[in-house]
Amino acid sequence: MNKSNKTLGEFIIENQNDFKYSSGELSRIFNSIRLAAKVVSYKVNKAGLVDIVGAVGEKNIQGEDQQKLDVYANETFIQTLINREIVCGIASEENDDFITVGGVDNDHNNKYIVLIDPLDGSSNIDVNVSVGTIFSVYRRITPNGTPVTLEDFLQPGINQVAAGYVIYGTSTMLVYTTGHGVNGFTLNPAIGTFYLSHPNMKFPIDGTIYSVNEGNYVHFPQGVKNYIKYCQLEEEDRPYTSRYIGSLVSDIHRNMIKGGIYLYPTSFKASKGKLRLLYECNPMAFIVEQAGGKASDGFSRVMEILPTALHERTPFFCGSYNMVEKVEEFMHKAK
Ligand code: AHM
Ligand code: MG
Repeated sequence: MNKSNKTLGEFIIENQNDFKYSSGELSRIFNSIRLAAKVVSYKVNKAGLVDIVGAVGEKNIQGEDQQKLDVYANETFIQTLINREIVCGIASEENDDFITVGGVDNDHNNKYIVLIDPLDGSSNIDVNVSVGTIFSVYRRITPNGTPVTLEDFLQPGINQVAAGYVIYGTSTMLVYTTGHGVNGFTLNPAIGTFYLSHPNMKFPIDGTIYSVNEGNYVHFPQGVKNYIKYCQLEEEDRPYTSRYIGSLVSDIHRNMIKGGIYLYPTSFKASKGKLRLLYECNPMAFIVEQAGGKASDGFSRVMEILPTALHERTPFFCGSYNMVEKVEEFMHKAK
């Protein structure tokens, strides 16, 4: 079959054996995420038409205004997973605590937990800029038959069995990995089907794009300041191009296709950076590494960090392998 005709559903079935512990559960999780992504995509595309844009008046755990679509996306992904009784626990960037899912007969026998950032970059919604969903799947580590505990969620990124993102952009795409490379699927909204459009995605080893909120420059660590100056020098293939959407999924998706680096360092204002290790950095790191790129906290591999809290943050440098190596070099020198 022509690969451009292959649907996500067909691809999931064909590649079931890639899953280490193949029992169909992981495929069913993907099917749920695929369904929820379509529902959210429909809603995001209508955001300018209906009265859904704007803060709902609540603040999330990080103290930020929640947009209505955040709430909608959060409920949609969580309910879709809960209704199918295929996971034993869910943690969301939008919720203070994790959710325990009892499963069939409340027997707590499901194996997987899902961590999700249901609508990342939501401050971009009311200006019609792309947003995304980020998800991550782990096997529980506490014994089956008992309710999940915090320990199940505080696993290092290297334990991920799957991760992915959905980008609600000029088209809606779902990109994911199960540790066997990265594949991207584009939604045909007319018939509600995702098609394999980007098979075996590869992060270019080098790139010429750097993505960082340069407005925070004065607050950055010296190593990052030096790296930014290096990007701007007129030498070899530099100065690089600066591109920053302020929507993690979009910035990394673009850089994965064109080659580039995304940086969210610490600053005087945010001593651990802004991005959340469990909901944003680990899943993106898994995808980026699977595509041949690199993800670091400036000094070491993000996926090896041992989490200590659900909403923990970390500085994040991720993208083309050689570019991330370079920024680490600058960080070490300025230490
Ligand atoms: P959010 O989870 O509250 O949406 O914040 C995460 C977003 C990322 O998508 C983006 O890369 C970053 O925050 C932008 O932050 P800033 O506006 O500080 O540059
Ligand atoms: Mg987020």
